[in-house]
Order: sequence, then C-alpha cells, then structure tokens
Amino acid sequence: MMRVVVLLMAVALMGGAVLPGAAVAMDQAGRSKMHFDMMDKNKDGGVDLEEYKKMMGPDSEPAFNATDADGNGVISLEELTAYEAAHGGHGGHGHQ
Ligand SMILES: [Ca+2]
Ligand SMILES: [Ca+2]
Repeated sequence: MMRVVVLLMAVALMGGAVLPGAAVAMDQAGRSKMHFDMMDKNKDGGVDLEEYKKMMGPDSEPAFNATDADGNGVISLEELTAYEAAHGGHGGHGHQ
C-alpha cells in the first residue's frame, strides 16, 4: 500500500514540477481532502458533528466549532482546508 502511495506522490511531484506553486497548494488541499473524505462517512459533501466525533473522539466538539467557520453545523471541504492550513496542515488536533 505504501509503495503505491509513494509512487502516486512521485507522479504528483513530477506533474508539480511544471507548476511548482500549484504543487504546494495541492499538497495541503490534497491532505485536507483526504481527511474530509475519511470523516464524511455518508458522502453528502459535509461533515456534521456526529461524523466529526466518530473520527476525532467524543470531546472534539470545540474543535468542530472552531473548524466550522460559518457556524452552520456542517464542515465543508473549504472550511476543513482553511482550518488545517491555518494549523500547519498536519492534522495534529484530536488524536485517537
Ligand atoms: Ca456527511
Ligand atoms: Ca460550515
């Protein structure tokens, strides 16, 4: 599995060599997209508090509220990307 991921990343980096700036943006956006897809269990395009807690634990509501920038109770991919970008993008909040 890891070998495939590394291979895909190498391909992405090679593609990024044409557009270096885009490659950096892709990296953060790609990781946030991955996190988002993991959390959005029902694939309706938003992460609600229930889905968020399943991934991040029962005490994660403050982090959910911090990520839900417009406060509508659903985290969008844009909100997650912005949150992770603002926090170094390593997804360091809410360990299992
Ligand atoms: Ca959902
Ligand atoms: Ca929202």
